[in-house]
Amino acid sequence: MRSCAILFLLGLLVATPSGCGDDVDSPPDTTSISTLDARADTATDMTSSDAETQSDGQAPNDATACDADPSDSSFLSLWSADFASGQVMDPEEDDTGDGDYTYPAGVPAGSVDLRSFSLAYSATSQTLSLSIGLRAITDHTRVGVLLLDETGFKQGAYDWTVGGTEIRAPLWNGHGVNMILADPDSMLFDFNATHPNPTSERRPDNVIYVHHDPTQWLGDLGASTALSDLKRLYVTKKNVDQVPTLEVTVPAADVAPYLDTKTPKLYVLVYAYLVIDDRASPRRMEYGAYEVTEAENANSEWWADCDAYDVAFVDGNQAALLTVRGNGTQSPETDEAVHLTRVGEGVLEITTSP
Ligand SMILES: [Ca+2]
Ligand SMILES: [Ca+2]
Ligand SMILES: [Ca+2]
Repeated sequence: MRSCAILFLLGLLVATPSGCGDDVDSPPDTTSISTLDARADTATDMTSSDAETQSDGQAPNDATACDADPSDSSFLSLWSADFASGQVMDPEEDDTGDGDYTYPAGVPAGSVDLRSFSLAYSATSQTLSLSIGLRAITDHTRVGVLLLDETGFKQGAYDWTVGGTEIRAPLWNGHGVNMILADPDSMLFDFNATHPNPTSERRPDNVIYVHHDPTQWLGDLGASTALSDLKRLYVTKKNVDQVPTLEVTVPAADVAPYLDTKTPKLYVLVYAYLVIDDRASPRRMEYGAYEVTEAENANSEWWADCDAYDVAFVDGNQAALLTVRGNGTQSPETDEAVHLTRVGEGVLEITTSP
């Protein structure tokens, strides 16, 4: 069966017509075969929706993918050697945002309490394996993972992360990818991508976002804005040493077009936030994340308050890092926002070269 699958996929590769998205998405060598084969082995029947989102009023386009030169073979170069983060632990019960966040009613304890993280790249299988442990993984659990290349990290400028949490990261457009991970069996899987919330951008789960502004995710033919065109991440939920864990294996060929794999460092951000089903008050799910209000955050009440309850890779005082001292009179684009731009302050640095 396996050799038949490989022959079939070889046939597909030969028969694939040329085009921007194809060139971007399909490496030119045997990488494609192993990647596609792995994908075929792990694929499960996932649902997708057919609505479409436009976050900024611009016409849908594949400009990001097409503007890059797919004829440049270095464009699709993958990391050449194995690397790994090791197991990085996160404190238990620090899922309190700026120190006093509480969960909205009905959300089980620990739903966004990060416990562990690991990332490993295999040059043999050309895949990135991610594993994220939490105190609990429930319908409400969402984890954002941002991978940045060294250039993006060193630019120092900041950009929004996907997920409506008001976290600012180093500018990742063209230098990184952002993933939103969820239990695919969650009753709220894709909730905010499919429910008719006119006030909110829609954010599909278990997808690689390849561009932030305008929002684009990885579709079958490259960067896309159509919810009918989602290349799914096949996330699984497991218990690892009694810790509920989300695991996903990402083909390197899926992310390599969107970040530089030649720089010797990879930078990672991980943040956890909630989704709830509150169709009577859709504004509480703005931009794909539960909007923390005064009921859950007595310290202040401003939309710019961070909506991530827990972040990883904080060596110091997480509550201080996540505190926003805004008074609503200044733009959070300036200095009144949570910035995760420094190693040890919400950012993990991984060495990717031997
Ligand atoms: Ca934690
Ligand atoms: Ca907020
Ligand atoms: Ca933490």
